Amino acid sequence: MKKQWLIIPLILLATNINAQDAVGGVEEDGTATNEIVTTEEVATNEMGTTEGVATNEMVVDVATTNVSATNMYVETVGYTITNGDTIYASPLARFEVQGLDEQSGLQEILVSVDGGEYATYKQPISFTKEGKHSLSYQFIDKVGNISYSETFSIDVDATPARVLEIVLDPTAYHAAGTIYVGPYTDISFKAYDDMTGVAFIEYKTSDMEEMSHYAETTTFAALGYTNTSLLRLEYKVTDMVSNVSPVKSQIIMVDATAPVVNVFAKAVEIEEVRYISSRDTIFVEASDSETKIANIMYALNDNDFLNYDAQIGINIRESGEYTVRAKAVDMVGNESEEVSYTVSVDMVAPTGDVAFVGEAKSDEYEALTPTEVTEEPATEEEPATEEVVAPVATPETVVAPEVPAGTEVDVVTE
Ligand SMILES: [Ca+2]
Ligand SMILES: [Ca+2]
Repeated sequence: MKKQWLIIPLILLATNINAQDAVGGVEEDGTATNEIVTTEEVATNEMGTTEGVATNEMVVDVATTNVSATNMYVETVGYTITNGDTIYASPLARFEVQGLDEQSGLQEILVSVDGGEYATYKQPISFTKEGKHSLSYQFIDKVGNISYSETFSIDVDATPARVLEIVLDPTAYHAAGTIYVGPYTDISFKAYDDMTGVAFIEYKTSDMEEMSHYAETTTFAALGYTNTSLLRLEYKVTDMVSNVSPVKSQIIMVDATAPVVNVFAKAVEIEEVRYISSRDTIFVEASDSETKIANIMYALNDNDFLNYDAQIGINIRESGEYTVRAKAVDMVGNESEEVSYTVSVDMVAPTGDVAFVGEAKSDEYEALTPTEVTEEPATEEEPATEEVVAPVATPETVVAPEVPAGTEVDVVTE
């Protein structure tokens, strides 16, 4: 007597049916070594035990079990994947056992779950607890022949990806629970799944209606945020057997506004020329309405920009006309326009003369009081500073009156 047993768990049947369809799905660049096969229609259940069971099983042949977010390739996933001889399944996967007897006919299928007692198979079997499971089965025909038992193993992945993070480059500026980014900050995601790997990440901003597959690094500007705006970014990750993480969300402020810069000094303006002395400091102030100032820079005339130190300011020790150029960068990298400020450094002290007042009738004369009209000699040293750009003139040249007050001087006649 010759008996043929056809033992075909449906999940394996699906692999064979669709193996050819999968070939075209391989990426040309070779990074996607894995293939996905979807089964639109479940093979007919000859046992007639399916009662509207929506079995939509997919088989993915994975080379490695862990797929990082950087080489994702899958757009949809099912409830199982195979990796070599191992079948990974989500708790939603259902396993059907089919048998065929060509002579007397199949009487019964016996199944044993996780090494338990054999019992009559009635309906597809699923495994809810994470970890290794086994499913053994035997067939009995109508005249009492019993097949050898077969067993296959299933690893159940019931856990969504363990890691899911937004990666912002440059690193965001955090303040008061909000994170601030620039419009050209790079957005990417990091995810990791322990057992079956990450299939795909989806995200949406508050202005997007639906979640979109994350495919590659993008920017807020690319998502339409070129102006300063507040948004919520939502994202989730799906593993290779359809376990979906909870949706995470983050409020993000896109700061697209550059700082405002102002240059000033205690100057005297005469006929549209600003004059300062060599002892006057030029200051730069900058403010940012969204974040903070990260850096202020200044340049004298055509020189290169230097970092501005608010404690020191800008001190020019040589006479002449100077143009200070200044700009500032905020915490998310927005750079202001350049602001220019032109000054004339006046280092020449006034001079004075003495002249008679009234007629020269006596030997008496009045001296114009030179102490009031001449520049005071510097009484204290200028603070030593590294910010001095112009070379320091040899000890400050103050033209002090040669004639102390009260001293007799020669009469000048003109
Ligand atoms: Ca998982
Ligand atoms: Ca700003």
